[in-house]
Amino acid sequence: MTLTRRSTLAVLGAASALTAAPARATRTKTSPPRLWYRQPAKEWVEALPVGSGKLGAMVFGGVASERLQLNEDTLWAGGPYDPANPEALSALPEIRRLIDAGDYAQATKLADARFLGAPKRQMAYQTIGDLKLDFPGLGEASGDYVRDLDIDGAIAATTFTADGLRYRREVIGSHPDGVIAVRLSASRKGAISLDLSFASPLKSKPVATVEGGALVLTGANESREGIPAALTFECRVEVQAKGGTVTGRGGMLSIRGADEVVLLIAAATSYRRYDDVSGDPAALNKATLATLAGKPWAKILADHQADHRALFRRVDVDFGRTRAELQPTDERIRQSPTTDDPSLAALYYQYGRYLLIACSRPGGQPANLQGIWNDKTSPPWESKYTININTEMNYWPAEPTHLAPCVEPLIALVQDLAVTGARTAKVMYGARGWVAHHNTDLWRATAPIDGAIYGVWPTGGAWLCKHVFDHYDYSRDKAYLARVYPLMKGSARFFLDTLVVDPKFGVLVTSPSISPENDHGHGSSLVAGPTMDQAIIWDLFDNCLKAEGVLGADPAFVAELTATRGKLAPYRIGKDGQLQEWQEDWDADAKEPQHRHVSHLYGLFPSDQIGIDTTPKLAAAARTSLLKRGDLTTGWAIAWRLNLWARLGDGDHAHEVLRLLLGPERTYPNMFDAHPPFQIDGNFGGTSGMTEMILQSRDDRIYLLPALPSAWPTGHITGLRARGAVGVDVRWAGGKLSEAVLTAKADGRHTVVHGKSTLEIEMKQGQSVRLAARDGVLVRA
Ligand code: FUC
Repeated sequence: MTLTRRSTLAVLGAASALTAAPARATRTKTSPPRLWYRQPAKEWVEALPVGSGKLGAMVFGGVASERLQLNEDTLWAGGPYDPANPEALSALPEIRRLIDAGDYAQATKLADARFLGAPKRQMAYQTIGDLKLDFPGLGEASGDYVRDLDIDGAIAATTFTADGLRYRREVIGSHPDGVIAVRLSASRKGAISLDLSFASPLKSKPVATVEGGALVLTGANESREGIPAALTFECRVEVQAKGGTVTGRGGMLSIRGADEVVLLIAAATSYRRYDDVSGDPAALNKATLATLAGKPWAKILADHQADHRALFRRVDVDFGRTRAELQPTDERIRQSPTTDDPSLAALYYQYGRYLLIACSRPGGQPANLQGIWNDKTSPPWESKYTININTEMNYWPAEPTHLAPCVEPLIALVQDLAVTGARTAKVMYGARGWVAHHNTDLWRATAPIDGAIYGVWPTGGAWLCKHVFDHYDYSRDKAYLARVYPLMKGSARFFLDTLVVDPKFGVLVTSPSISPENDHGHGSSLVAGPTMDQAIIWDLFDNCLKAEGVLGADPAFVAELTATRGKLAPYRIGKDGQLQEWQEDWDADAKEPQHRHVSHLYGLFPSDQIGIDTTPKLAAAARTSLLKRGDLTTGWAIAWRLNLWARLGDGDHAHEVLRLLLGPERTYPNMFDAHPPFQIDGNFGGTSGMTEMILQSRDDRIYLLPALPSAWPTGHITGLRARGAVGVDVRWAGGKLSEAVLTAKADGRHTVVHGKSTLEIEMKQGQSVRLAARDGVLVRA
């Protein structure tokens, strides 16, 4: 949805044909890609997010008083800690014995007592608080109030008329300059007056002071679960005012009669690494701001937009247009269950990409449950990294939608986990390699937490390793693979040491484990060899074997992997024709038949072990399971179903699922996904699912329009990526493929599939091939 001059004109043409509203109003209010509103945000989930990767701000757009809720991605509770529980190792044989004996309840009791980490919960991501901008004397806005978030320009703006003057306030999160920057302007000189102050909910009571032309908030994080607070932080706001006066008093800066004001907001903590909190936040902020001395707003904005667009504009999306898009964004969401609004889906698609660019950049932390945006000191699920689905889902769209640089923080996280998880593997399992369970946090905790029925799941780290490998698979960068392969190898080693023989089935399984959070109806969720674990381990082993093939092999390791792989439990189809979630045919016994997690379907998506064409029987079983689970569930779980229905090749069903995701029950007015509460995974899973409807890259093949819904007869997505380092543009019209352009970023052979037609192509690096469909048959155009 990048607005080229041509498409802008096309939008205007379409819009003016659709509405009686004046063309100018149409131009400012309806041109995608933007979120826009006629009133300020009252609730946090109405405010608009900007981010620099490390810093986040939620912009409320108030007239007399503006609130910028601020985040820095390393401000978490607690400090370095090691939760590995030494009691676990001696309890492990008995837990396994109880599981083998079918006494799951007793096994759970024992695991709760002796197999959880200490503490039993992890640390929470915390807000800095709010920067408050109070505008004395400014009355209410007149009727022309608009606030918007232009996701192509990555800028939030509030514009209105008050007391006869036109005001414009702009907020950006600049990755190149490392700041949140704000510009306040008005139609008359000398009209900008405001008081700047901080408000923070942190119990550590941060203190605001004035240092020259800067307002500085200094404080500490909070302790939690007995882990002492170890971080200090600083947020420093530098004021650049043209004209007028700037005076400071107590914890407030007052600006009076300025022509224009720019605020540069830097923030940092003393966090350097999960085991090092010796950073100097004040020095970091001063250095950040010193590099911006004398840099005008126009240049800060231009650098920021060039940086953002270099990623954002790689992909262009159009699913069609209707008059519904003329409405403000909150109205569109409200009306979406009963309205045909394909460009709302396209906006959601690109918003997912916008959010990932804004919250996950090299050098920063990966996107947590809320990306980077959180107004609480104790947010839901601590807003941490839940790696039994949520963190992975955050990164599903990254490689296919051409945002590979955004994956770097996730890989860095795995690098840390391979160290902390080695301790957990050794202490709790007596194993080599490394393990991470269902959650981790800033301090890279890897032990089981919360309770055995949630936390005793040893495959979190292994699932993350799929992303480590995928980063190679989409780029074919061998030097990168050589760097990260030890992470995958370490994860595989853990399973080589800990898989056990299931006495009933004679296969190798994980034990103890769970099928994430699903009670199998036999006394617990604790079990041996849940289907998901087997599937994740297959992928891990297969990706290790592929890496060995590329990098030159360690024959002993290859032999061990190959032998062990052959003994893993196979997929099983149960009595109702479903894909079994467990070794036993227990799906009908499960306590919650419509459970949100669909862990056993991992093989269908995100993995490619199951495909409608490659393994039709398993795919049919997965379909049966999915139908039983139903579609209406939490936000992220709807998003997972969207991806799965796309993989099942059912575009119309996928579109119905997407409608659930985009409706007001699961999408807040600011388009944040509602679990509820807000959880950003659904946003990213939504972008991924729509991609899967248009392009699938699985099983060494490129599928064009595998699940195109009838609701999107004409459209395109350009700039996508497929495995094997291939760029893909797809265009369709009248429900049929009109053109696909494949561009090779590396030499290779590719199998392209469209419907029943298959075409083999060979490309050299840099070469493009144009394909079309004639009577449904793929041909070179
Ligand atoms: C998993 C899910 C919940 C929630 C939490 C953060 O435990 O089962 O629904 O998303 O992660």
